[in-house]
Amino acid sequence: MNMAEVIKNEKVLRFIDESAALCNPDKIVLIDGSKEQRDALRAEACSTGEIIKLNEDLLPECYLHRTAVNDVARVEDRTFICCRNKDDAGPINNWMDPKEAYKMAGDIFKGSMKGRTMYVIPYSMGIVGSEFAKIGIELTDSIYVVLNMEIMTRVGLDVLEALGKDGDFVKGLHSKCTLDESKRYILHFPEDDTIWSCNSGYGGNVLLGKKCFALRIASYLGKNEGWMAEHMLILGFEKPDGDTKYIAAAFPSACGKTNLAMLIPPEIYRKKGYKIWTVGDDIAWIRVGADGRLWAMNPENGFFGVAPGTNEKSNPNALHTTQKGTIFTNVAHNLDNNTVWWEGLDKNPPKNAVDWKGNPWDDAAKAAGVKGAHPNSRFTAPAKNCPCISKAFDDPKGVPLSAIVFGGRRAKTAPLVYQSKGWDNGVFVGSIMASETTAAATGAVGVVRRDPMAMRPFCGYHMGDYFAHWIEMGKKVKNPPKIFNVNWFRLDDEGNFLWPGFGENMRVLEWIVKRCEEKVGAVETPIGYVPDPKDINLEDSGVSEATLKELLTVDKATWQKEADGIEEFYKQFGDRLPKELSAELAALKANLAK
Ligand code: GTP
Ligand code: SPV
Ligand code: MN
Repeated sequence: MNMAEVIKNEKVLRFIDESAALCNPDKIVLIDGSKEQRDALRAEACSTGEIIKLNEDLLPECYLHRTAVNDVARVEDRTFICCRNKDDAGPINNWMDPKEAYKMAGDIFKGSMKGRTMYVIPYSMGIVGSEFAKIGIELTDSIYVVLNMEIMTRVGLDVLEALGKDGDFVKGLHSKCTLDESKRYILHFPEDDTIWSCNSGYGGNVLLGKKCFALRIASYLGKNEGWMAEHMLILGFEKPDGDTKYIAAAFPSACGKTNLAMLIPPEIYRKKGYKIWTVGDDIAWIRVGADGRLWAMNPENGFFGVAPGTNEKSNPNALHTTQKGTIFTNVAHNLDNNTVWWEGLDKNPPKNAVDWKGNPWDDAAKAAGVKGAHPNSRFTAPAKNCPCISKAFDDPKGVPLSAIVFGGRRAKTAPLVYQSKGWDNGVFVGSIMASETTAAATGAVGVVRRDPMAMRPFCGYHMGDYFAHWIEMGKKVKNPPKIFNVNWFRLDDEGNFLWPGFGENMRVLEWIVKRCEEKVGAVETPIGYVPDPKDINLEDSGVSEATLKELLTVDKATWQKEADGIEEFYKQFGDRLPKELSAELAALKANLAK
């Protein structure tokens, strides 16, 4: 295929030429989104061992991939925002001068695709050609990346059509290079709409449409253009009368977004006709609608979900979603029937198996505590496979939000649920989020850190300016969503979860929706409104009223310490911290002192 005949956009051609001159691939192949090309790439990747074809009867069109052992999660310490002015990256992001970054990474990319093919992936975040969609071109030397991007985004020649002769796009360049950890960089140039990623082959580091574009670059675009890019699931809560309320929720990585988005209500709710519909499980692009509400759409086309813990009980919808056309990364390979397994799938680990590192996973290995799957092993599955996919998934308008929910993993401190006292107070609640770290990023697991709006690793600019943007957005909407905070992870003194979670979270969603409809009262506390215990339906939940009361307690002494921690956290933003948030902190302190 003659590239210049198909690609009419000079800027795309120039981007390909310049990148090819740098990386020096043997071949350049345009990804057209066709089944023929996909099948050929799958076959090629199977022949080299890059992916393994799984049992066609049990898992049709599914594949297994193992990354390098040193390359299993996002690398936050090697992720940089490269804007001209260091201050604009803020105190939380790593920063590099753009000139230096291009030079440093240019040396790494130099000749990196020699002997390899450079694939050109035209993709759309959002429905191709729709008003709120945005286009990216990713250049990569990895077939695994191509196959994943074909699931996670909308890929094909129609994207080039929609881009037109001089449309703008986000330029993404990725090379596995040699997978050298010491030369692994995930670089963002928000002022140039550019992303460079080298020496990784893992998920969020290399599927450049996802965190790099749809969150880091898009959050920067959103600040300048008056919209928001958030690390949020979107779900529809359908009531027995058919009316559906939409909720977006921001939880940090591996803290329950996919699970909540695909929730199956407990029997008592199903009998009455309640349903949950999935619009998105990871990213929401949010804008102001003509009706004065906030509207959210999911720019992705698939799910890159955490495998461990996903099972027939915790998340049957996710499990079902992964039964065809799915790529599994870093899970165990069951050799008895050529399928996959991970911790928490069931209680029967396969006898004859290979672990995520590619080693035999035998009785001795199991006895020694070797895991079959990596804790951050993932499935890449098409959204259309999901049994509870919302009919709004394909609606370019997205959905109007009734509620925004923040939440994290907190063993103590945060109650099961509370409601903020309005927009600015809600922004405060999001800004003070804290959560235990997970295996989704390299580094220690289980350490509590501040993760404002679950965007700490994903905000493409100064976090103080990001808070200010949230405050501004509230001024633009006549009917803003109500803002809540949840915590499914509160522990008792023995270290057990107090709340059963998963499907049972429906009981909390019901309270949230009723609050949005002003159908239920609440109890005021120093941090916001908590439910009157009688207003959380515990029927068949196995949770006692005493436990619920414990889950809803707001301990003043704990929160006074928390307030000191918030003050400390806020200091680093200096005069870029919106005055509304300092006022909210002062109000919290005053409430606690009462
Ligand atoms: P990313 O894809 O990394 O952004 O994460 P996510 O927020 O979509 O995470 P996911 O839903 O996959 O959550 C994964 C982890 O959270 C697993 O360890 C689950 O077992 C756990 N989890 C999810 N929901 C609940 C819950 O309601 N209660 C408890 N205790 N654990 C939960
Ligand atoms: C996350 O870490 O929040 C993810 C997975 O959703 S990744 O795409 O690897 O970032
Ligand atoms: Mn995520």
